[in-house]
Amino acid sequence: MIEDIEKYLEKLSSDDQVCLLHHDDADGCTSAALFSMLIKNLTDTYPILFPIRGQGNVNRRLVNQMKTLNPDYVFVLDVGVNPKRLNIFKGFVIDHHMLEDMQENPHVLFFNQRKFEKDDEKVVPVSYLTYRLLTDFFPEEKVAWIAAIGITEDHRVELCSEVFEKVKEQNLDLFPYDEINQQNAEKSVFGQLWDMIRSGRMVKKIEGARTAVLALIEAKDRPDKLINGLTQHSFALRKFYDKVKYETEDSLIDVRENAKFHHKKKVIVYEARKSSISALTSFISDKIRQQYPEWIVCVIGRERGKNYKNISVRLEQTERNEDLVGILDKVKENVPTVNGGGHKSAIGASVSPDYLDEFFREFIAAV
Ligand SMILES: [Mn+2]
Repeated sequence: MIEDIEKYLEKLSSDDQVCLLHHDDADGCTSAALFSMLIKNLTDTYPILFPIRGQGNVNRRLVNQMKTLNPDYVFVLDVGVNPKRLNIFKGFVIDHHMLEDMQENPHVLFFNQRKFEKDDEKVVPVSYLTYRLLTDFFPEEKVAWIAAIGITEDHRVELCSEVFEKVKEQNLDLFPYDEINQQNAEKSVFGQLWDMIRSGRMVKKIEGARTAVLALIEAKDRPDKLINGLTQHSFALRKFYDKVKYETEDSLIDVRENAKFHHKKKVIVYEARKSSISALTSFISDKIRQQYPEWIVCVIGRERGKNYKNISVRLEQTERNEDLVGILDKVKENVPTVNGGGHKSAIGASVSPDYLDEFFREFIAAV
């Protein structure tokens, strides 16, 4: 697959204009930064960035906006956009999420490892793929640290350990552990960098995600400058991060006082407080998991209207061996209006408020 993508990219020539759509999470933002460097090296110009929350954002307005730019290529990273929607352009989509029914066409190709890899745990993040593309073309780029952020977010540290080996070679102080595993990555500065990159979208949505990508590009040879906010965009990002950190610390105090601790099954249920920060629910659930690694953590969100409640569930894989997807499937069988899915150790669910109590009764029973 990587060879096919590279063959495609060899067609690019200097002065080609590129629009780059990418997911606004940390895997998507790090992918966009690495791919931007590749496009800059190949065409002499950086692509125009369009961070998006999901494929639903690729609507007529966005397509028209790109049309007026008249790009030579449109590329999509880390979002399963149907190529049909972009077929007035030339380009490709690289994704790693569960496959939906995609209509590939001669204008827009669709790359996803899941077409041939059925084992979820062997599917690599897009940040790993874009890292491979960039360093295959330009081995002199010392950017393993950027890929390592997306890989940490995606829980694929062991699978992509070669990237962390490179980090040790290139910036030893960033990863001071002998053993390369998910837990050490989160404990290292990559846990902090992950939070910094995702704080962009949490505080300033699309603009914040773009700020994160630009900060990564600016600091590509100096990760210390990004961490300390010493470049134009990382200065802004650092402020978003401080805001998120402040709210998180408040919430963690609130957890101790107001969360329900179900001691027998070791399940924490916490109703998040109101916040101006978006996607705080999933962020807080990650933080509670880190503080209570032996517990299964459920956070009920406040950010979406009254029609349904969002619930983020997390567990620490090294401490608990339950499969959250299996547990959620059981809950779905017994409680109406439940939706959602995810990974073994992280799921998002939604349920109508009328069934919230029943949801947790069934959930705890299934644990
Ligand atoms: Mn991703």
